Amino acid sequence: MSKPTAGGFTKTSNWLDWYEGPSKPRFKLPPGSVDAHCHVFGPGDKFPYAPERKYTPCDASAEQLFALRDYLGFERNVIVQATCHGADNSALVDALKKSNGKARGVGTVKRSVGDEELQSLHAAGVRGVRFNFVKRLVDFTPKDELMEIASRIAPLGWHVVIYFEAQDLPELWDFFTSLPTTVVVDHMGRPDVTKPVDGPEFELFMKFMREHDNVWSKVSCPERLSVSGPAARDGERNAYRDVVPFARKIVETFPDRVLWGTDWPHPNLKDHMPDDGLLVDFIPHIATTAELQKKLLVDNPMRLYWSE
Ligand code: 0GY
Repeated sequence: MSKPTAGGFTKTSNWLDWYEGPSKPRFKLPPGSVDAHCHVFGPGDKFPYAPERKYTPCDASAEQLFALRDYLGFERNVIVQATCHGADNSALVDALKKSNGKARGVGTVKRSVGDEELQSLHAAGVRGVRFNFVKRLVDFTPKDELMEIASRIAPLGWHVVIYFEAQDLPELWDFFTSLPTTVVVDHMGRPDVTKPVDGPEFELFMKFMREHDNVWSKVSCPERLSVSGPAARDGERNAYRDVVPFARKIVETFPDRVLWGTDWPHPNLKDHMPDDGLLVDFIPHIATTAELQKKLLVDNPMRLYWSE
């Protein structure tokens, strides 16, 4: 059944709603695991979608996110401000407050943000800001404005999350490498997984991480990057297998600088909505030992988001 968008909003046409009734993962998450990339949407009657948004989703509330967290076996969430809420972080802050300390946040702020607002976001649990370079999601923000924001949030101990597509990394390189904070890349910089894992495009991303030890990567979103898709093979729950070599290479090369998240409620997917249980079962294919799994799911996110 189609999910609602409250508050008189109309969903973007052909919007895919998040998946009701995901399967139980076979992979048992280590105790204290963190879903380090997920969102809340609205509900639109309480937290209206931003006028400048590029899509209107179905609602996806904090309560629904926390129910998924418990069902899959996570203990905590890092909730990332979605572009459909622009720079109004109220839905995010509300979710953080409802989480009883079990969620931290990544917000979106403008150059005009006041010190008091930054302090109140920090008190609510925000620990980073997101700079988005994906053109279908946001209008361009000048780099000097972003750099000014980065220098404002750095003293708070926050980091910058960047979202971009692989072909744009060369042009963005100088800006990214001059950021004064820890830098967390969403979804491995969106590699084209039909290209070789040791080819020049992905090698540039590896170099970005290798030469800059302040750069971390979320090894998330196989469902967005995969061409082979969700079909299980050989009776195994090994969906999205074309993404495995890319994510595994990052996890094995930089085990202390990787994070993982479901990306629930999966904005803007076009061909299928993933079963979140199947996504959790992707993890042991990319982090193949208990030690790597604990770093990815517990130690790294705890160090970045809950150290104070
Ligand atoms: C993601 C990916 C997407 C959307 C957003 O904030 C957003 O709207 O992040 C996307 O459309 O690729 O990480 O959720």
